[in-house]
Amino acid sequence: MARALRYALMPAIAALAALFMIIPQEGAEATVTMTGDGGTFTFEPAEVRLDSGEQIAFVNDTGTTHTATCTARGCFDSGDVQPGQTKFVTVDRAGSFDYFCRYHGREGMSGRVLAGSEAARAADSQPSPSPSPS
Ligand SMILES: [Cu+2]
Repeated sequence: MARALRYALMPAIAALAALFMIIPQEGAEATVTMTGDGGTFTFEPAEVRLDSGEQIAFVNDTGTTHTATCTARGCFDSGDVQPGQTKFVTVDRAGSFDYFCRYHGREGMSGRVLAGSEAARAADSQPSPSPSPS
């Protein structure tokens, strides 16, 4: 009986988990999803803009461990983000920061953070990117 109940609840639990994947993570100004099971791993979106001192949540939506590791000295490093896990990093200064996954960076798993004045400059110089058809 208990087992039957557990199986009955599974779709509900899965739906709930999926919901938490797409809503912004509490306390974070930006959410970046690590995605791409079965293809090329990517950070989604590949570029985020925020103020310095704000947090980014990295959500691992794959079955593989990833990192979000900034290439600049003294910049952020999420460390290992296990499948299904979320890790938060704080971008504590203004600038343009490229980051990559330690395990899949060579395959193109990389992203960029524009923080503070850099984000403002980017917003001024170009229209915000429209969603590309997939
Ligand atoms: Cu990776």
